[in-house]
Amino acid sequence: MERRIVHVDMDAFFAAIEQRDDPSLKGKPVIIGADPKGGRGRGVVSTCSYEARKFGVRSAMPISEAWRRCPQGVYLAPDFHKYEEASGKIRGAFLEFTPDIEQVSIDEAFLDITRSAHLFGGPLETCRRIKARVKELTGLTCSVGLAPTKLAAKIASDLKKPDGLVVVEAAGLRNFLSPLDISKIGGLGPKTAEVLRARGINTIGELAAAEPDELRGLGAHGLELRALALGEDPREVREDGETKSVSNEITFERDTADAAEIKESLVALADKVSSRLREGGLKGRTVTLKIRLEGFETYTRARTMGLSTNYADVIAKETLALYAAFDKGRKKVRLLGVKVSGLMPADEPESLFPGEGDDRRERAHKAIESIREKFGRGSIYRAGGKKDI
Ligand code: TTP
Ligand code: MG
Repeated sequence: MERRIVHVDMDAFFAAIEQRDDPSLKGKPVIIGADPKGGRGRGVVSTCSYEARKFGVRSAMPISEAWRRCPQGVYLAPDFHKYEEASGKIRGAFLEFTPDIEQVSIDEAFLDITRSAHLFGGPLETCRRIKARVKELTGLTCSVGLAPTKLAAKIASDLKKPDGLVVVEAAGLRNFLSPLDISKIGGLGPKTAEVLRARGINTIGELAAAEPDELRGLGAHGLELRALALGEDPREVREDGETKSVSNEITFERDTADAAEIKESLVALADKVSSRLREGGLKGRTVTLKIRLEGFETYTRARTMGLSTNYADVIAKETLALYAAFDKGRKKVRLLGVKVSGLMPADEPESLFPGEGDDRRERAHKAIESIREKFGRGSIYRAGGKKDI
């Protein structure tokens, strides 16, 4: 049976939520991210409304550059609590159409509707209804791609943003992919793209037609990419929990080499990630440290633990160990981030024997959480992490 895979991606997600909740922001360039501080701010843009994109503002751009391009914009700090709530509602909408959902990020998911589409009037009608239901439950628009593979569905959802719906039939799959730039293939990084372009391969069609010899140096990866270009993408929609990772990062006011400030920030970041995991009823096995040095050079270092955790002290210990093993030379640090991935429900047992001290940890975390609930997050800090993040 022809597979029917849907990719849904919310439009300007954080910004659209802010515009929904404050109608005076509708039609305006809204930029969500770090405080711009009149152009001297040092963080980055999370996202921005389509009105702001006309000024060239983009996700991940330094906020100072956004300010230069669009000083008249409305700049807002992100409110993750609100965004996570909307994300939950969207998932609720999807569940009305299929249980086969793979949440890729807070605002993006794959749905396999192969077996359920007939219940809703066929694949195209199902997509229309998904869009309508998302709108009804959240007041937000999304863009949808319907295709026989994940790769094509993802590309399709991006083509007619915002509020788009693009359908790719199996018979038209090769023709759909062929003219597109190779960078549209998720997982094909800038380095691989550079190698391919140097060999005159710029479109997915050219990649599909490449001789294996032209893909040398790319190893098995090269042949996999060529298979994708040929429309061969057997990847399934894998139901794997609602969130893939939880992360937080900070950009320092000034680049810093101050060991105490760095340590304090890492502990505070670990604490924040721990809180968000626990709020979401999650724990995870892999801790990733992100370090951006002066000049924007960015590195990540990760470690996977034997057992999952959501405890702040455990995440902090792993993070500090990763930082200690990182050689930043004489450079100063611009940004630090902590991420926990490899998530599972917090109450899922992994071992018959709880980790040493886990009872005590659980009690300590609960005590801190109840104090924070009553008196606010800043009312209590973890030792070594006295910092507001
Ligand atoms: P995206 O889906 O990449 O962006 P978007 O939904 O804002 O806009 P589009 O219409 O192009 O899909 O990301 C979803 C949310 O994730 C986004 O609203 C904010 C957040 N985000 C960041 O915080 N930092 C980033 O660098 C990116 C790309 C996204
Ligand atoms: Mg989006």
